[in-house]
Parts: sequence; structure tokens; C-alpha cells
Amino acid sequence: MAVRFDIITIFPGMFSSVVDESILGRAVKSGLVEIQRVDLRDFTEDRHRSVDDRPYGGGPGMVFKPEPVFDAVESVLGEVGSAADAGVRKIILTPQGRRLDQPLLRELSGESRIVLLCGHYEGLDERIFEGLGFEEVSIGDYVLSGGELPAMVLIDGVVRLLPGALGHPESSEEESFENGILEYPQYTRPSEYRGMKVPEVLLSGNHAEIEQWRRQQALERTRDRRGDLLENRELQEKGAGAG
Ligand code: 6GU
Repeated sequence: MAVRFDIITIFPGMFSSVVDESILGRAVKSGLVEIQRVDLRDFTEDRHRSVDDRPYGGGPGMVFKPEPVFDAVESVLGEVGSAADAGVRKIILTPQGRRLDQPLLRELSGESRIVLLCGHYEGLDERIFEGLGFEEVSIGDYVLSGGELPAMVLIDGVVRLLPGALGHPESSEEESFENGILEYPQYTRPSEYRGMKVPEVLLSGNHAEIEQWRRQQALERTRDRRGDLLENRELQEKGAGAG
């Protein structure tokens, strides 16, 4: 199924390289994904094309004004609250949002239309949230200078889950995080390089043993590097048992 993204941004040019290259570039060319960029400054009316202003009550930084954002969103979806807006996922990328993870990407890969609004500065006028019904998404616990890179992260993560975007259908289901654990180590030829050998079991041709080895490696790695993932899994399994 095809997905259409509308990206509302003050830096539409930032998306060019990402949209043109690699898996995403191929998905756009093949029609699996449509990406429309909307320049927020096209919806300003003053000479300086300002999208931001100082915060009421004082304090540092600037805040996104409501008018250009409402107008940009309505140019994409029609009047707020109208039929066109139903069934569209509307997401603001801000550090205050729900953390993006693989289950959310999976969910979004089932949508047909996603509007992304890239936040900036100290934030957005609260009436944007109140009046437009966007959900907020963050890509992690650190601060970036704007929502554009996070929007690209989200788009990339969604598009590679669309049937037909990757070369081989099973590749997205096998990988880390889909199973809630990290990936096992991979090797390719040569079987020995600079004195470092590929583990014997992988050369054995014994598929049951290989599978067992990989599973054990993946669990060990997850325990060493990301114990939090295993704890979440245990909690989920307990929750499922009780429900
Ligand atoms: Cl979505 N925006 C910004 N500015 N910083 C972030 C982020 C988003 N997610 C993590 N850091």
C-alpha cells in the first residue's frame, strides 16, 4: 500500500538528499511513496516572512506563530475539522513527544496519509496543539535544532516497512527490535581475515545449531548492551499472561 507524506517545514531543501537516494529514493520513483514538501514561509503575510515571535510572559527564544501553521495545515487537508482531515495521521516532531519506536513505525506503515510538522525554536504556540489535533513524536532523549532530521528518520523507518520497499520481504521482520532484542553477529567471506576467524558453527551447514547459536548470541548481546529491552519484554510477557 502506498503512503503519502506532507511535510510542513521552514527548511524544505533539507529533505532533498534523503528523498532522492537509497531505498527511499527508489520507493518514491516506483510510486510506493509520495512526498510533498510545504514551505511554512509561503503562509506568512509580512515582509520578513516571519513564522515565529517572542513568547508572551517573557523568556528566551522564539515560538512558532499559530497563523502560518493553521494556514499551511489547511492548505494540505482543507478546513480544520472537515472530512478531508479524517483518517490522516498528523504528527508534530518535537522533543516533548512520545518516543518513536519500532511498534509505532509499524503502526504508521499501515497509514495511507501522514502529515508531518517540523517544530523549531522554543516550541509552538499551544493553540496549534489545541486546535489542530496533532500528536507529538520525539526520536529520543536529546535535543536537535529542529524537527526536520527527526521527520526524515520517521519517514525512512516507515517506508522500509512498506511491502516492496526492501529487496526481500522477510528482511524487515527478522531484524532487531521487531523481536524486541538486538541482532546476532553476521559474517561474510573470507572465513579468515587478519587472523580473525568466522565461528565454526556458521560453516557447519547445521541449520538447527546455527539458529540456536544466533539466538543465544542475540540474547547475550541484548543482556550486555540493552538490558532495558529484556526487562520490557518480561513485563510485556507477564502482562499478556495476566490479561
Ligand atoms: Cl522530534 N525535535 C527536536 N528538535 N529535537 C529532538 C527531537 C525532535 N527528537 C529528539 N530530539
